[in-house]
Parts: sequence; structure tokens; C-alpha cells
Amino acid sequence: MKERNISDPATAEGCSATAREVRSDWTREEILDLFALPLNDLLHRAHEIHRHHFDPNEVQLSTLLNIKSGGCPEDCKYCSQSSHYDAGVKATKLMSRQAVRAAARKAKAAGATRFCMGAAWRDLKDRDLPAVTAIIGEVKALGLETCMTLGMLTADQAERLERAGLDYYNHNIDTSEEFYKEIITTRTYQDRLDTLRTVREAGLKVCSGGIVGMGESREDRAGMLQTLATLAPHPESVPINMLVPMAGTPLGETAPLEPLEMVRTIAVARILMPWAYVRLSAGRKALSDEAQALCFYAGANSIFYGERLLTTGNPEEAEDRALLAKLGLRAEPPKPC
Ligand code: SAM
Ligand code: DTB
Ligand code: SF4
Repeated sequence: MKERNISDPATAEGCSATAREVRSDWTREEILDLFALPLNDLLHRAHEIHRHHFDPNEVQLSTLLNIKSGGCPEDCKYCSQSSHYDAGVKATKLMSRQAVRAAARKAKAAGATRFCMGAAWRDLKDRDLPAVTAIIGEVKALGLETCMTLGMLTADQAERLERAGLDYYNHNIDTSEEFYKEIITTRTYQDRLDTLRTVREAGLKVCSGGIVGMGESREDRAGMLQTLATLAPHPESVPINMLVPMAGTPLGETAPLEPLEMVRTIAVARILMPWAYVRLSAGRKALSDEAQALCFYAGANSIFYGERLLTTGNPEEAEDRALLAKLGLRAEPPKPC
């Protein structure tokens, strides 16, 4: 990743006007105008910005591990881990630190530099904090970047995670404020934003994005990106998931989104948040190599790497290595500690 210095002449003048400034005042109309550009114009603009802020031929490999599966009291309509639906996912206890360490070692040996751990919780309970912080210590000790997603946090919990060595906290806003109520009723959009503020104030890096293809409109996709791009500072990491329709959930029969709309969403995310890692997240099994190549051109520079996401599949590691080789892309090297 290049230096974040907009007063550096190489940064300020060596690129087009579109790449010069980082803004947190994007309007819905401006964002919709970006979505509506001819695809070539949108891709050109996004790629120019991408190339200016990152090495365009490097992709960050993040491996995901479900450290506590199923039985979640929330009613997120897309999620196989909600106890409101029967998607056949068994509720498990939190994994042991030894088991997590073994999975993280395997991910590192396969080439991942970032390790993301998810728990199907509404919120973190203080009684689980010692086990969670011990897990962070294990993964950090392997020299991997750490990310966790554990639901809502209190300020004290966020600070304790930060002190334990957590780098990123993932907490997705999922969609626009307007559409959110159609998808989740057990918590509000504001609850999500409050946790994101708590995470930021604790000094953790913010990972926040959402899902496309849940039946939302383009206006909702623009609204989701507007919420993220008007956070100041922007999230350092923005996962864009394409809905994986999970049988047994209310969205289990949802028709797939047109892949080029995913490409457009990534391109707009890249233009709005030039310094963020934009992750081409869930749903890659449903995307052709060509669609994924367009996502990388549009500014995606991170993927989930490893044959499982949380409860569903992801391309096999060998398949992804072959895709990267075919496109002449390299895995991002580990960052110095
Ligand atoms: N329980 C925590 C929470 O909701 O913040 C953490 C785990 S939750 C599974 C993490 C994220 O995965 C969700 O916010 C959602 O964006 C994404 N996700 C879950 N199920 C998905 C699906 N079927 N398709 C695409 N993304 C999904
Ligand atoms: C994110 O934005 N996507 C990941 C991670 N953060 C936790 C989760 C994707 C889940 C896909 C469906 C499943 O495996 O259950
Ligand atoms: Fe629970 Fe997270 Fe799934 Fe919602 S997305 S049901 S909070 S695990």
C-alpha cells in the first residue's frame, strides 16, 4: 500500500483530480450518478484511483474462521446462523485457542496474511472476553493480521480487544438505512453505527461493508456506500458480499444479482473510499473468473481465501491461486510487525 500523504506532490499532482482528495461528504445523488456512468467510464475512473492508492496487481488474502457457529438470537434474514430459521446449522461453543491456532497456522502456510474470526453472537459477553483475548494472542503470535466479528461491543470490551492485539473489528451495516428494517428487526441501523463508533474510539481499525443481492434497489446500494463513505475517517476495510442464498432462511430463494451490478458496486466503493481495502467477499463461487477479473480491475484488492466462509463454501485455495496466476496478480506480502 502506498503512503497516505495527500500533501506529497507525487500524490497530489501525479493523478487526476478524482484521486486527489478523500471526501466524507458524498451525497446520495453524486453516488447514484457514479453508478449510472457508462461502465467503461466508471471502470476507468475507479481503476485510476485504485492504481494511485494501491499496487493494482496485489491482492490481500484473508482467511475466515467461524469460531462460534449458530444459535444466534438475531433475525438477519440472510443468515443461516440465526435461531429464527432452520438452515441446518448446528450451534457450537466457542472454539478452543488451540484449535484456532491450528487453523491460523494452516491459513498462514497457505499464504494468508490476515485471519478473520466470526462468532454468531448478538453481542460479546464479558464472560467470553478472556477466551477471546487469548485467541487474539495466539493468532497475533503467528504474525497474522487479526480481525474479529463478534456482534455489538461496549467501549470497555473494544478497548480490551485492542489491548489484546486485535487489528480490525468487522461490523457490517449490510445495506441502506431504509432497507435495513426489511432485513433485520432485532436491532437498528443506529445500533450498528454506535458499535462502529465505539470500535473507532478504542483505536481499532474498522472493517465494515454489506451485502448486495438481497432484493434491494440500486438506491439502497448507493445508500449503503454513502453511510460508509460519510464515516470520518472511512473504514480501513470494506467487504462487499454478494448474497449467498441459504436454504431455510427467508432470502434462501432470492434470484441472483446481475454480476455487473456487483462490479459497479465495487467500482463506486473504490472511488468513494480510495484508501480502503475493498474486499470481494462472499458469493465468489457464483462469479465467473471474468466477473472476478472485472471486480479486481474496478478496485477490489482483498478476497476471502480458503474453502470455507462461515457456514458455506468458497473457492478452493488451489483454484484461487490459479485465478491469481492467470490474471498476473500477486498475493500481498505480510506486513512488518
Ligand atoms: N454476528 C456478527 C454480526 O452479525 O456482526 C458476526 C457474524 S455475521 C455472519 C458477519 C456478516 O456476514 C454479516 O454482517 C453479513 O454481512 C455477512 N453474511 C452473513 N450471511 C451471509 C450470506 N448468506 N451471504 C452474504 N453475506 C452474509
Ligand atoms: C463479511 O463481510 N463477510 C464474511 C465476514 N465478513 C464475517 C461472512 C460471509 C458469510 C457468508 C455466509 C456463510 O458462510 O454463512
Ligand atoms: Fe447473528 Fe450475525 Fe447471523 Fe445476524 S448475521 S443472525 S447477528 S450471526
